[in-house]
Amino acid sequence: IDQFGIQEALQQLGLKEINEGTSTGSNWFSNGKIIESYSPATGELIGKVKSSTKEDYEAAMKTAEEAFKEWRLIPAPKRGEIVRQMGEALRKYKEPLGKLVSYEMGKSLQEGLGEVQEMIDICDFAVGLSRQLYGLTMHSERPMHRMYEQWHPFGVVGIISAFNFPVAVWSWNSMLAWVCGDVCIWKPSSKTPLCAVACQNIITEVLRNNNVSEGVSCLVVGNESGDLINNDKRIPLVSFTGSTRIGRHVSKTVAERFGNTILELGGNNAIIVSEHADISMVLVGAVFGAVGTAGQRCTSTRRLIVHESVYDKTINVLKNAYGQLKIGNPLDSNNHVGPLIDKGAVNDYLNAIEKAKQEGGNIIVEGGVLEGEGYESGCYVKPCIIEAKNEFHIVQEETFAPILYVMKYSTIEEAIAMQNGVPQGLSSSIFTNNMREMELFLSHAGSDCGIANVNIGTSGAEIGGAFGGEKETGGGRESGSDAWKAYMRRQTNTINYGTALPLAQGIKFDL
Ligand code: UN1
Repeated sequence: IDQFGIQEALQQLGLKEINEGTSTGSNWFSNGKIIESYSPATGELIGKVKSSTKEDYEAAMKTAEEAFKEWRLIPAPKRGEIVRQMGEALRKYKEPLGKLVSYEMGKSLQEGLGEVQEMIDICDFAVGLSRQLYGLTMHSERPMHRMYEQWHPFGVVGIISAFNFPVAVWSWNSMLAWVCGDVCIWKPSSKTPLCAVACQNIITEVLRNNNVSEGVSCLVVGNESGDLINNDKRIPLVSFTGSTRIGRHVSKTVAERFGNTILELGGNNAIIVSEHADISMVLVGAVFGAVGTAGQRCTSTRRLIVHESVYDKTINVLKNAYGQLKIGNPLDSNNHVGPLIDKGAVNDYLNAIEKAKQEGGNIIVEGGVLEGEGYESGCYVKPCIIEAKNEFHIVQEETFAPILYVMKYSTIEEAIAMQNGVPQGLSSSIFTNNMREMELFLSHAGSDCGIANVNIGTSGAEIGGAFGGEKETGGGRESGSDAWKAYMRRQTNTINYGTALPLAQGIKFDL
């Protein structure tokens, strides 16, 4: 019985035949150890994927370097046309790919489809960008001279992505990199390798249809490849999404060889609930933020900082909402909350609750691991709410699970200080109808995060804005706005169209 049409989806995505780890023939090099991918939704084995050896990595890099020589010469709008076709292909595969994301990663089908939608959106964005990629012109201090700057592709871009957005984050990087004239080598999370192979199949088909080198998109699997990328001088830019702990290692390793990085690391995102907030709006923002994707987004709401005058009311509303949450198979649209990615994540969740209790936290909605029918994978947990203090060690950390810490404040300045009082700086939000509070929160004396929202939760950013954050979040920006600049090198050009050669700064050098 294939209640949710998984087998059909695997078939459509060309994943049926890889079961013993054989490559699908798209530009994916794998002769190493087998990685088994289990669904956290059901505990079933979905498929086996072979990881890449050092030799496989070298073979992939060879195709990438060769492809770059060809790809950079294709005019940017023509590259954009190929990315447009990738967007079309993703539209065609949205249903099966969204389903696979849900099945392999464990987020709800709605969110799986939403993730593929983000991929489609970034393709559209990149197509428009392919006719822009603007540089500036400036005025030279010398007569009959012209100055301008232009942006050139970097070369091979390494993309190391996380399990929680197994397809979208790669596309934010790769689609921009491709219109910029770069080629990509992708090391996906070893927890979601099938999603990566599915994407690679889709993209390779488009490249083949356009008679473009497949090395434009390379896939390597397994953690060994991650370090090969970080240490590889042939890779001028590494875009890494994952934990702060690993991000610190990536940052050091790549900096050591003067490579560039885009780092998207941990968040510790808070919502401030003001006494001027519309509590019914807070409800959707906070509950989706905290329990959506089972609390496994970088942007998930981890802390709720509530004004003392509306504290009890807010807690009651939340308790009531948590009581109605349906937890179960993410492919079943009746459920709100799916599983955590694996048992390791379940342990982290349990440990965090334990630590919060030891530090004096007060349980408001009890957590726990679910057992019995439908919960055979052992990865389903109950979203919980803990009354805590911002300075608790555990509150200062990012736990990738549906644990929401609530705390009280009395002045808006105090609330902003609490919101900023963590090592991370990704996303933040305030619910208020008071213009002064809102503007203070958005001002230079307000939120120190890369994302600051008003009357919207912390998660669910649109692709049109630059995505990323400050402090231990790593400082990188991806996706919209002018994030493309990180994928290109800037060149300043001065041209003398006169017959004399005056030096800058008025220096005389007569020969
Ligand atoms: C992530 O969790 O790595 O803003 C990315 C959001 C999504 C992306 C999250 N658009 O929640």
